Amino acid sequence: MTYTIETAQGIFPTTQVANAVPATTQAFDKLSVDDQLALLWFAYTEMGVSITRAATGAARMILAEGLLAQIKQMPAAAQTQVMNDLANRADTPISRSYSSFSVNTKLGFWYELGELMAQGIVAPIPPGYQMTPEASAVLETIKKLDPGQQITVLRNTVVNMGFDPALNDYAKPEDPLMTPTELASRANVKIEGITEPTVLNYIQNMNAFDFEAAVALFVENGALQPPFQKPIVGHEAISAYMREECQGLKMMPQKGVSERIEDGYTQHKVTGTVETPWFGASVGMNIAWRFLLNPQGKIFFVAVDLLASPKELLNLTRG
Ligand code: 45D
Repeated sequence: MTYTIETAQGIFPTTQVANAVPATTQAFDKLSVDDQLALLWFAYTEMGVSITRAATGAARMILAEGLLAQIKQMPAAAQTQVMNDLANRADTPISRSYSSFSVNTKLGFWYELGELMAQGIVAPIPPGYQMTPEASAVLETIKKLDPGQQITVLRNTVVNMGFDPALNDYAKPEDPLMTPTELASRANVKIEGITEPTVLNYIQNMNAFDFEAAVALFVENGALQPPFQKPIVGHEAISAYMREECQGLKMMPQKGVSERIEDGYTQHKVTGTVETPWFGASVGMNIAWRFLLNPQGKIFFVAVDLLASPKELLNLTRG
């Protein structure tokens, strides 16, 4: 058989993913804009995990600083209007600028705005604001999710704001690149149950932020499928994606299973945790990598799944 991206998506079919994340994101999307902003405020301030300030990175914040300075000077009602426009995806100059930011700049922008709201420099959520029962129900759902799922929901809401969230074509100003860790200082990767060098090298390169080397492990038209997203196909697109989304991630694979399948292809499932620079060691996301390698040991496809529960870390059945 020849593999297609579609057939590859079906490897290790018993993997249980965190469907609560897209479901909650959809429920959030249906709320009024006032409810959305209030809910995010309560979720963010009551969640009990805090953002690492260093993660906002001065260099990538230059674009956001301009908008923040502009917002600081506005009267309170206009500040509230800006936030409403962002959540409403209204066509305004500020919403358009926001759309052109990288994911990390969007997160940094809201982080700063949250601080300014807490300090009373930017209009807060009106004290005593009563959310509708629908919004309260979504907030309760979020509070019950595990921390990795909570921060994924928060991130989705921020990514979906602005005039044109679909402007995600990576033809935007790029985040400054981190310098890859020197070869000599890269720790050897060990994963219980895995000896396949491509899988071990993938993790090692990603943890060293050596995206060029990581992408070189894929076949030219290979694909990477992030959680709840469509596959990203081809070296160029995968590189651009990694530069935007993978800087500062810490991948900690724990166990895996490998199997030879048809025509010399092999499939490998690895489970473990990933930390984002925003939350560091305080939030470990439970994830699985599902790799399909061609007979030459190149990555034809890899899916990254956010797992339904920590119990799924032990699910290494081949299905
Ligand atoms: O509206 O191997 C206020 C891939 C109120 C690549 C607010 C990967 C009003 C390949 C509170 C101010 C990337 C797929 C808002 C692996 C308001 C690969 C502010 C996986 C919005 C392993 C809200 C990587 C704020 C993974 C400040 C799984 C919200 C990475 C901030 C996951 C939210 C990373 C933040 C995640 C969320 C990061 C900072 C989920 C960050 C989440």
